[in-house]
Amino acid sequence: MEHEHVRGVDPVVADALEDEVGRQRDTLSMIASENHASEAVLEAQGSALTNKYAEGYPGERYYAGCEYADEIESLAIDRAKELWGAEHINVQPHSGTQANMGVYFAMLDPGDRILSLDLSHGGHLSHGHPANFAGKLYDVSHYEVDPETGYIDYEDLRETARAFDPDIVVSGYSAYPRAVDFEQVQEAAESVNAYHLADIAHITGLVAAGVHPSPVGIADFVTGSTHKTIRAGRGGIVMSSEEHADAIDAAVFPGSQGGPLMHNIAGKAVGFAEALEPEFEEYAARVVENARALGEALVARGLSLVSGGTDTHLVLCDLRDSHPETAGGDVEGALEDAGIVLNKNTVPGESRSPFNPSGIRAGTAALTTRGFDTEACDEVGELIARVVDSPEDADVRGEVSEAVDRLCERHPIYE
Ligand code: DSN
Repeated sequence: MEHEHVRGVDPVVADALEDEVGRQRDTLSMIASENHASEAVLEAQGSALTNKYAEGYPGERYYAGCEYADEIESLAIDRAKELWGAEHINVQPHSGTQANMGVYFAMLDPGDRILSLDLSHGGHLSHGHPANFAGKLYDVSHYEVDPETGYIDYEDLRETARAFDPDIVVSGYSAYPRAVDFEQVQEAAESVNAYHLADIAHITGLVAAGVHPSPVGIADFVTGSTHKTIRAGRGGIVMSSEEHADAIDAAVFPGSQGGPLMHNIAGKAVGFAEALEPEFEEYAARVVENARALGEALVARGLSLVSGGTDTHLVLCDLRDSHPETAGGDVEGALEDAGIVLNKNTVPGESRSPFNPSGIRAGTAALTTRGFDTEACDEVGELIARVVDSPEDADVRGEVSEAVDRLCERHPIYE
């Protein structure tokens, strides 16, 4: 991947950009929220639409010169409707968090109540963490996963909803490996006359491909990000029924954003076109098979997974049983040194600091994009387990790094 124009102006940035491509090419990207977008998506995101202001929506802009912006945004919307089947889709949110902000701003007043999964149990900052705008603006309470099984305890969710009387119940998670039962969350929300927001940021691609149940038609609002399992341009989306379309659109622009990032919307349109191809369903199914293979490999080598396994693209490993003296941050660093890039993560019932918690989270979306199969993911599981067993052993890290090099060579990306 060349950056010749950048190099002519700024060789330092050009070197860093090329080094980043090299880093992605030569290491295993296993941060569960990441993927490798196609060169077509990257080209669209790097296009001249970077220059265009297009406040408003297709056909109703506040600026002139928006005919191509209109064409591209309309395509992104139509393709998104085909992928997820929602009546109304807004493709302008700059991120998944901005998408959630759009729903909150449309339906809630400051001080209203949000019920969501606790962050350390797999939730997300924008579901009401005190450090996030959602935690500052709204009154937030949390439900949790069952400490024994690691699965969401829907009975507890119903009881917490009855006690807290929320205005909105949030489902959809950042570090929850199991399939979500959106019907049960909807039932809990309806029982207290609350809205239901399903944030499918992580699993947008799995839902579009039909390998995870869809909340569309069940939840009142569905938000997502567009660069994770769906592998399109970077950003967010909000889906709703026609009934809430105007409120959502007004809450995204002008309610919480100014000019849309039209270059990212072009990347969304291109990525959505790719996801509409039949191969995408096979890709998404392989992502889940690979995550299962990875999880089984880790368990076979003595590690514990929250909920014992996965139905999605991610596994969450709780180190407390198998390696009580080892923290997730230390493992993250040792693995990065060996060429495996994943993230430390809090686990349900966390007792350590979030800066060096008790778990690690790993996803298979990016590995699957570069062609990994279950056998390769089994090998990756073995490599991870070796480093977890001996994070301070430089010889082990060296051997693992050589194995990672071989895997990367067999599965090229961005050639
Ligand atoms: N930061 C993302 C994640 O890793 O889950 C979500 O926004």
